[in-house]
Amino acid sequence: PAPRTVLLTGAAGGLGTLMRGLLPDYGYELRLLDLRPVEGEPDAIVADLADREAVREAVRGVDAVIHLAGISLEASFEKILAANIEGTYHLYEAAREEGVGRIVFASSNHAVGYTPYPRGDEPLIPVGTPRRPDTFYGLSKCFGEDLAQLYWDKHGLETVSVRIGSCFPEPTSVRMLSVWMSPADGARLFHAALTAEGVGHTVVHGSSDNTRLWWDLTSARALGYEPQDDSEPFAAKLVAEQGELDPADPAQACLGGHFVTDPPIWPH
Ligand code: NAI
Ligand code: 15L
Repeated sequence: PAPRTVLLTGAAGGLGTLMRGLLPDYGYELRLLDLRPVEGEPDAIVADLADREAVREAVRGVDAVIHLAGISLEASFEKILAANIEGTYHLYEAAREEGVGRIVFASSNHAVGYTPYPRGDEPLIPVGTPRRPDTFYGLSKCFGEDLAQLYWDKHGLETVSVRIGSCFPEPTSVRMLSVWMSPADGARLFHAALTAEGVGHTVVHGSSDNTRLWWDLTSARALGYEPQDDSEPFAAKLVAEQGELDPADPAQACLGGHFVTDPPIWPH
């Protein structure tokens, strides 16, 4: 049967807030969790993914999880380790122990951020492109995808890993024109990821059907995802302000944009 009750982790964040607004229209009953209180949601669970007992309690009785919680940008390895690596492990262990059948994991384009984007007629980036994390953050998303594969192979716990491009109300850079996922398409993709049958562990690219698309949406469409949006109406203004991307500039040459050239963040 299609999942009905869904735990949404990271519910106070940007994407969590967008999805809290959109997913109930698909008939889901959302249980919310975040480190921070969720505005206007007094019943939301306020817990750290480090708290294994709280995470186990949070997954108890739900049909599926959309796992958005974690650090969403580059940070020190120690912080990424706690929130994204250990935190995601705690969530998977809790789901296994409580018999939850499926997780939708918010992976990121930064798992493959060093991949050059296609020039001219080059083919779109396939979902099987080698991992090329551009940050400790991207590395934690590689870990999450591998954890998902392990829990499918070993425990039969299904995951759709969505390598999200940029999901914001509007694209705000020329790069984003290629990787933008409109919030409405995001909800469509999460719904498809929750309801498609027999996903095992499937990796998909998460974006709208942008005119300037860099990556292949075949595995996402195979879930039943039919994107309806395209960033192109935002292009003229952004290109006028910022110019076209310059592939000779290392910060503009790869899928991950400036993440590939930003210096690492060390502990302090
Ligand atoms: P965000 O930073 O706005 O939200 C993340 C939320 O996770 C925050 O509310 C934070 O309090 C919570 N959180 C952090 N550490 C936690 C912990 N230890 N325990 C419990 N909650 C914790 O990020 P955003 O943009 O909403 O992204 C959501 C997810 O999607 C993240 O995993 C991010 O890596 C991923 N993603 C988002 C993209 C986007 O375009 N928004 C692109 C690619 C991936
Ligand atoms: C991400 O993974 C981040 O979580 C998000 O804040 C954006 O930076 C996005 O990638 C992007 O690449 O635009």
